[in-house]
Amino acid sequence: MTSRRNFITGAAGAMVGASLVSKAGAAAIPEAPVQSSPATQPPLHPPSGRPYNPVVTLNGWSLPWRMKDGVKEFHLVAEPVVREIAPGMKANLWGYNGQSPGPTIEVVEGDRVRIFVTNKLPEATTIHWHGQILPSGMDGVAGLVQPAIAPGKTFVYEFVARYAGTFMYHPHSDEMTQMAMGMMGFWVTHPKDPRRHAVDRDFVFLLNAYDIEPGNYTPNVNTMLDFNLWTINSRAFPGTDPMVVRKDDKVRIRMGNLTMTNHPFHIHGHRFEVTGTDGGWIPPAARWPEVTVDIGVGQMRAIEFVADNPGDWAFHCHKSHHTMNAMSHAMPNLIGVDQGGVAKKINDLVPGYMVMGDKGGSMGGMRMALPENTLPMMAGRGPFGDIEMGGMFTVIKVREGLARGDYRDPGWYRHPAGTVAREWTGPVPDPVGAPAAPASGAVIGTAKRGGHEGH
Ligand SMILES: [Cu+2]
Repeated sequence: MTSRRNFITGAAGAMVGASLVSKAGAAAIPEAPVQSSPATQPPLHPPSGRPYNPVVTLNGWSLPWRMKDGVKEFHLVAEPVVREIAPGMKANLWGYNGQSPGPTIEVVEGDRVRIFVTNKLPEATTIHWHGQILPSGMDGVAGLVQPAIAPGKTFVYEFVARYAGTFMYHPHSDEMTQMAMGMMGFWVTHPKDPRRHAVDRDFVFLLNAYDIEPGNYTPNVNTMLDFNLWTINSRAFPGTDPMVVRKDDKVRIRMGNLTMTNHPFHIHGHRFEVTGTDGGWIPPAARWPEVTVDIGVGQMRAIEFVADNPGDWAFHCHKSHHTMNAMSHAMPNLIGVDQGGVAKKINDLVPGYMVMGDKGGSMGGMRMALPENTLPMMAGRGPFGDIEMGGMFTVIKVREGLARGDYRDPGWYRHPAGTVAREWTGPVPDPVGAPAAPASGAVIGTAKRGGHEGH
């Protein structure tokens, strides 16, 4: 045990030295590609190794590798990054190779994988390979199975990706801070036979949450529950890209939850089955139909459906506060309250003061002055007006006539004539009155009926 660990850390230390000294020496460690864009990158078709159908990381990318003596070598660099959460807001996060989350790692069942991890953070870190069945010393728990990777050091992890499936990676060292700062990434192990579990489009993303006060850039890492930015791969709507799908494609969406609460994800216009978890594939006979799947803390879910219904379909967390962006939650419910008089008085003191929410919370149409680097709470413009969403919300765009593998945004859906809800301009009959209420004092529902005594 000890000699093996010393061998690894010793070798890694030598490699860091080499990479600092000369380009020739740096050949010992693969280059670490860096991503500067928060946009969804095209799938990375494997240039070497066994063939597979690559995934598409929503607002993310997959990490290229180097094949060396039959081993897939990756290089992750843990470092501070600036992530655009949506146009108009950037956050100082920690991530890998230029972005948060880090790049998706894609390998094939049976691959031997070697991952170099360089720590450019101001504190020690490790990487835990969530869901992988691997030797204990490769599991990435600081103190328990390896020394933490000190700032400036490079460690190397090596194991065989034994099972095809859906996984993720994240630190197991000062986790609260490092995950609250955005350190995480997706991992997909593809089946050896690409015909197994085959789909036409395979999307992946992680759910994360931040506490960034309006006007600030850096998350509060001590927050336990009261997060105010709910994100898909560190993007909030309208910054989330759409998932573009060809009609009748078989679609898989894999999601992992690294927030501190559960997220019931809901699809519109389709029904899906949950086909896999981070524990493996669910046997077909054990699957059932759903339109919402709850993703618990630390869990992953893969869902599959046939996209047979063209249109623009919302796909979002069903907790309504998770489809809103940051704002104070300490707001009273003002529905039905006439604030006109108050507003006039305040306006005398504060010109431009705005009454909020006396007809409900709708604020999409308001254009309030916001602190710098702050997203509107409910945002996004659609073809019919304001969408009034934020946070964990995106759109699945199902279209006829797309090319295989074309993920470009096709614009808004053109609805066939007569298929859009519209204003009714004909006569509206009076509502039928409800039955008269029973006289006060009347006792309801105590009449004994036969057959219920045993309940
Ligand atoms: Cu949620």
